[in-house]
Amino acid sequence: MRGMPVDIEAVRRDFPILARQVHGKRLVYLDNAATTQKPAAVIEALDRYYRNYNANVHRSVHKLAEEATLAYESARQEVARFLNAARPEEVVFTSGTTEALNLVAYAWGRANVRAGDAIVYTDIEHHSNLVPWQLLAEAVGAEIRVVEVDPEAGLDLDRLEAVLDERVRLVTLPHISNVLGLELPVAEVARRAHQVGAVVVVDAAQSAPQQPIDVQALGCDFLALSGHKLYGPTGIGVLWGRYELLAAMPPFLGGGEMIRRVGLTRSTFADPPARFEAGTPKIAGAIGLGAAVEYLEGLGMDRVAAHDRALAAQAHEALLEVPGVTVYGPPPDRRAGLVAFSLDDIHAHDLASLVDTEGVAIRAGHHCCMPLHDRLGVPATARASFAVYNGPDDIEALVRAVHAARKVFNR
Ligand code: C6P
Repeated sequence: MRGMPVDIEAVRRDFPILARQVHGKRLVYLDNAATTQKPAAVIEALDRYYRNYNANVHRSVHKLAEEATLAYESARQEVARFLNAARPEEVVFTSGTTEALNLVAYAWGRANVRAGDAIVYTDIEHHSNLVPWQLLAEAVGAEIRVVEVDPEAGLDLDRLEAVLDERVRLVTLPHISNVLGLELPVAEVARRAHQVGAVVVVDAAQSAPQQPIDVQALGCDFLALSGHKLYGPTGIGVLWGRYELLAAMPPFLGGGEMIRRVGLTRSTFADPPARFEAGTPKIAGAIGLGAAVEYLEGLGMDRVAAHDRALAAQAHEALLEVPGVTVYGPPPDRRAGLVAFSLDDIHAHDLASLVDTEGVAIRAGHHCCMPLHDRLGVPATARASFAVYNGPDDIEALVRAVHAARKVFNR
């Protein structure tokens, strides 16, 4: 597989799961937007922690606790570097993108959004970047303003301008849509939102695994991501926030280690990030995420981006040649690393089940984006999403499997 930005054969050897078969066929894993597979470096980092230095962090003074704390805080530094954060204290470990977004909606939102204020988001959001804001708006009596995004052309900044005024306290958007494979112009949005004094929250669940993220260049205020989509473990994610904003926010969850001083009727709170990491944190998860980030940096995020995009473009073009296929989202040359599609009136779940019998794992459904599917006029789509271990042979397998599915349905 020459000519690809990433050495696919070498990378595949790093992922033990790729050695297994599914229904007697080579595993072709194209459900990476749901969760990625894990390199041995991540699995071994978890194994090392549990075998050699499993202990709670920031509490005890014994050797194991010291080693665990050091590894946990080193992971925070790795992630801060990965995102080009100004300082490691801007990285809060959460359970994932969903918790990170809820943290902002709850802690920042309830302290800063009042009745009559407005919250702006797009109509292509994942439910985890819709529901927390709806709950916030309902709790405080805020207005929700929705910016329509053209599935092919993208976000028209004039449409954004049309809803921005001094009542807008917050603008949030996905960096890359998990259905359309469309990238939104975060830096431009942030510039315009800041002109009216709004803070900008970025859902980077899909972009962080696919391209370099520089929070300072993006100019946003908060950014959320999930470790399990970034070749790391489940149960770990990140909320990055500008330090001044985090420092001014009340806590999200209350409990151990997020405090400065606890009295029987009142407490004061630790500085960020501890303020937002109540209770025993996700120690193994953070260490695993640190290893994942190191692995990706070894490959080079520019190369990862070029690789995923090249595959998605190839898949888009190849699927369009299958009679009856509709592909959703931007054209191949502007597409990030995933392709959602449908085949005639065949339900996406039936299509995905048939494709699975050929060893090809894709996702089907509304992908937690019901409003977007309403907009597309389909209840569900099938979606192939790409990662560093995928190659053109995987696209050939997908297209063969879709052709085979057509035959089953007599198309
Ligand atoms: N999308 C998908 O198959 P969590 O579940 O917290 O790790 O991530 C939530 C999330 C938020 N935003 C976007 C853009 C996402 O794509 C996701 C997760 C998965 O598309 C599971 S629904």
